[in-house]
Amino acid sequence: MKIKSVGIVGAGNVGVAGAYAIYLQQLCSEIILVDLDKARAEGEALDLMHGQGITGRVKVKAGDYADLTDCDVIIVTAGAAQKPGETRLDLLNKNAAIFKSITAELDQYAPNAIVVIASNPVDILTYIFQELSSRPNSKVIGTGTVLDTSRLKSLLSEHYDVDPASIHGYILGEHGDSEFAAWSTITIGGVSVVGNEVLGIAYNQQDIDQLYEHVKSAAYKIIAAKGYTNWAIGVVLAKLVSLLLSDRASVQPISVRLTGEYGIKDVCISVPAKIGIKGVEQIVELNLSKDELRKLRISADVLKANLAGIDL
Ligand code: 6V0
Repeated sequence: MKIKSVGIVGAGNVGVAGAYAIYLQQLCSEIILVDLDKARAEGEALDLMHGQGITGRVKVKAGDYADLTDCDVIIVTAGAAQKPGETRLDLLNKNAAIFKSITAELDQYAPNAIVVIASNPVDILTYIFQELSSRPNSKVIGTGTVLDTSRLKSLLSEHYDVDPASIHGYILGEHGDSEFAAWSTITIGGVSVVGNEVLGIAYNQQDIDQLYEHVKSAAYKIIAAKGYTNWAIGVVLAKLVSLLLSDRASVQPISVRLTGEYGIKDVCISVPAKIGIKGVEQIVELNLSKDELRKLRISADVLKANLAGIDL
């Protein structure tokens, strides 16, 4: 039987946090780290390997693109990181150039793998990867607003003192400044958060607005404090890998190419989609409120305007 293998291109803060979460959860038999800085990738791989006596057997090694041939899933985190005060879209031109070479290498050595893009601006880089790659768009996924949605669930969980697993709903749109909480979808124990008392806590619009503002400013705040974000995106990457390897048909708010859904096409943006071993299997069309639909379309326009300036 073929062993499950995950490649990670970019063994920086995010790549290593992803590797660590995948390793701890034993989601595959082998993790291969590829980085321009091979010495760093080798150091990180060795460091992780030495925990096997505790965690169990998961090989971790540094390699070249040619070593990714047998990977089922490849995560791409390579690129310049967001600097304090820099927006995700500022990163665009730096990372678009890096992506041209990465796409060519992955198409040559691992044309059948599912590719999960984490580098920012994630929606635009997912689109660029799809444009340049010969693999079907369904096999190129951006992490999108899975992280933002997890941040929202974490804060709602604190506010309502409830397990985040009992909270459902999504942040949608760009993973960035034009994203929005689709409150019509957000429920706790089946009760809609907006307008209702939930678990004995009265609805207060101001509290909810403030909570969402914390989600929106989370990345900026963390970057100002420690220079980068990595642990939460690391567990997001492990979650997506587990879903793509185990075919649980889970619905997640990932960045996918729309082809007319929500009246939007030719852009990658976060909406809920069903994913499995074939990649994206189905896009869910939510019954959004008029205002939410308007926000989704505005977000798509923001991304399209940024895409228009790129020379592929
Ligand atoms: P980092 O620590 O600088 O790591 C990036 C790594 O990429 C470095 O080790 C580089 O050597 C390597 N690299 C650069 N070019 C190449 C190349 N052509 N081939 C192979 N390796 C290369 O950055 P960090 O890990 O902090 O961030 C990585 C990316 O993730 C950035 O674009 C962030 O903005 C993005 N994030 C995305 C998130 C999301 O929700 N999608 C969340 C956090 C960060």
